[in-house]
Amino acid sequence: MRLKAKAQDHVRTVEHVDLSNAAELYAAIRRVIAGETLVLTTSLPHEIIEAAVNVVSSAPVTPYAVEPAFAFGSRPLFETDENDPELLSYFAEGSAAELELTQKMSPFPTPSSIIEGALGAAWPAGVERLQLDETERRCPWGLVRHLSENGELFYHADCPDLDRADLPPFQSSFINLAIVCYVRPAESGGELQVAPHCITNADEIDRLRLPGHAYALRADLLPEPVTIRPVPGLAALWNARNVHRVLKTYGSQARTTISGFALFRGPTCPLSLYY
Ligand SMILES: O=C(O)CCC(=O)C(=O)O
Repeated sequence: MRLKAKAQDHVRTVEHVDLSNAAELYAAIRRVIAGETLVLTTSLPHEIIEAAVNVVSSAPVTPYAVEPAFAFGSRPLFETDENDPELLSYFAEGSAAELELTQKMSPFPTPSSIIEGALGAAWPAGVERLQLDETERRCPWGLVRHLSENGELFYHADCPDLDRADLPPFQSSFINLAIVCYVRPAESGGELQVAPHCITNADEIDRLRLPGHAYALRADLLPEPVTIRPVPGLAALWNARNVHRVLKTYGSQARTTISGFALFRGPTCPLSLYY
């Protein structure tokens, strides 16, 4: 069953999908990939989120190693040397953190593993963990992130393939889907906002960039966004090229999420998960 939570117009919609309905999830993801500014939301079982809340506060927090997703240090993620110490610690810390979260949540599955399973069931070619190089290493999935009081993320887009002429063009076969599961909201604030504006090239990032800021884009040049209020167990999925931000959080309770990305490389390829 699909519940239309909010539908303002064709390019600015939020739709709720049932994670266990593979056909519905597939159809909805295809619409995001086709270029609709559509934020999908879904709900995870309460008992999973209750179990997660108890462990995430003590869960290891890996550095957001590939944030923004299109840059790793000063180099693009896909071009780092396979023995780069930062890349090695990204894999080591990320894998250890994922294992620890899995063990601490046992016998419950982690929120990220539930989403991974649902994507795998919905997507015809299944899912895989993104492989960054020729080694056997696979990316971790399910980044625990705490935004503490007054924390916020300015408008940005996560586009790993900007300016890469060797990759297929936008909207044909390389879309980065952002996926965030809300485990514990802040006392107030901390809303996700996704604007109906898609970044398609690096010049646009330069045009919109907030002067002097590493990643932030100017809100005053962007169209009105949709707003998603985090509640425990809610998960959101959208095209990470659509500019998005997290509004400031208030209160002493940190806003905690488990998140990651899924790369669409073509309809017959698995969705590649990473963070
Ligand atoms: O936590 C959220 O709601 C969004 C996170 C985000 O913007 C990102 O990871 O790029």
